[in-house]
Amino acid sequence: MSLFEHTSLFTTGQPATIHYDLPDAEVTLYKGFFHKEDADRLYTSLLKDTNWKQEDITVYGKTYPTPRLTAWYGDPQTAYTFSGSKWEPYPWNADLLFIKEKVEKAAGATFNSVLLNLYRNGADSVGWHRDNEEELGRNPVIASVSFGETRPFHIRHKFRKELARMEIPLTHGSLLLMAGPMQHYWEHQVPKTAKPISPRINLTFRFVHKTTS
Ligand SMILES: O=C(O)CCC(=O)C(=O)O
Repeated sequence: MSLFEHTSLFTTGQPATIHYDLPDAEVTLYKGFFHKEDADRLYTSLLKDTNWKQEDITVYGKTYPTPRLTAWYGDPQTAYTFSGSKWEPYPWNADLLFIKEKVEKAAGATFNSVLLNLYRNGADSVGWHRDNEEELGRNPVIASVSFGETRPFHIRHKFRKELARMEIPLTHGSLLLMAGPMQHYWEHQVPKTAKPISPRINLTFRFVHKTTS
């Protein structure tokens, strides 16, 4: 069964690994990082088995429902603060540990938690932000895995407005590694679209330094 178009070296003739040459950032995209069979299986089971919730987000003192569903998983006692909310993690499950092990090898880093986002349709999105929370430390390595509908990942330099904004298509089964000082200098977003599209799942693996007692 073919759920989503799957981009790899073998289907496009394009390089499967792209290193983006950007100031103040180390960004590498691995297309088809997961084989199509694994990507299809993980998409289906994560969609069904994740503890998805629509959390509230507070922006400039006003509270809104987040325009996507989220879930936070990780080692015991890793808690994550995002937009004024503190999330306690659910324990790892077999799918998440399978993905984590593969991305840790590629990243040469270890992760103790993962934020999952479910973009149900084109009205779901995430606005411009940096993953620069204090508990992620200086120059965090963030491994971003995508399953399902391809959505464009926009990045822009926060301080050097003369640099062009970039769009990276995050395809089914891809891995995007973000490292170096990127989270201090570059913002990212996944914009809304009016197109009728299928759901997309994104997982960002992180290492949270500060733990709760
Ligand atoms: O869905 C994505 O690709 C981005 C998710 C994101 O920005 C985040 O989790 O901080």
